Amino acid sequence: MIELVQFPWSPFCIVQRRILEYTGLKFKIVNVPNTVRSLVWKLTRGRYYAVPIIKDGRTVVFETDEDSQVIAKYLDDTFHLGLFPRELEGVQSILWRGIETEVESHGFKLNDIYWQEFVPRPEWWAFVRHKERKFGRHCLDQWRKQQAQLLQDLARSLLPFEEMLLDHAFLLEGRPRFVDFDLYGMLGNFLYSGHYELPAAHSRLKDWYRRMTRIRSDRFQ
Ligand SMILES: N[C@@H](CCC(=O)N[C@@H](CS)C(=O)NCC(=O)O)C(=O)O
Repeated sequence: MIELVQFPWSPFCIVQRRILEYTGLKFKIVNVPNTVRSLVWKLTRGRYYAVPIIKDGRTVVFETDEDSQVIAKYLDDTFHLGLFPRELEGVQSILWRGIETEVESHGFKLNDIYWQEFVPRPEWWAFVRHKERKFGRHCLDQWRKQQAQLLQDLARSLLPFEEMLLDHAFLLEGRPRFVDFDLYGMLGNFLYSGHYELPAAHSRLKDWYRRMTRIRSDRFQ
């Protein structure tokens, strides 16, 4: 059985978790602490420390660079999910770069504002240290102060995706492709704390999000 090594609020882990759920097959979730990556390091034989990774029997799959999508392509090949059709290759690559930079950068800050509610207390110091080393001293407090602006920025970054849903049920067509799962993961991270809803003005996106939460691949076979 495939194992997904993750932590629950990670945007990139939510992408792969939803793809695995979409297959309708059983898989195992192995949660690691956000601040401890020894299992990832061990499984990848010292080649990777980020999450997600997946383990499929003796095969361990992980990303090779920021835009590689190795895991999603592995799952797509293994389960014939049709997430990366040839004719959409370039379009999807452009889109996922936007999704994983602009949408993600607003969404994770908004979720991190509530970090004390979901990071276990023994990990607080390491979580704050990790964030501050990457984003500067008191970044979490700054994001709290910028919350209203970040919400506006997020809503603005989502407008093109709302527009993409004008004529079909998923972003590119009448069935979900990789970018649907990618956006779903970024938004799943934004919504994780339970303090937010998707912007009211983006009603198509709200319906799409509900659809994406339940959709299974057997509908498209
Ligand atoms: N492009 C990678 C990004 C993975 C990533 O950035 N994961 C974060 C967690 S959301 C991570 O583990 N970062 C390294 C760290 O926290 O030390 C993917 O799609 O999986």
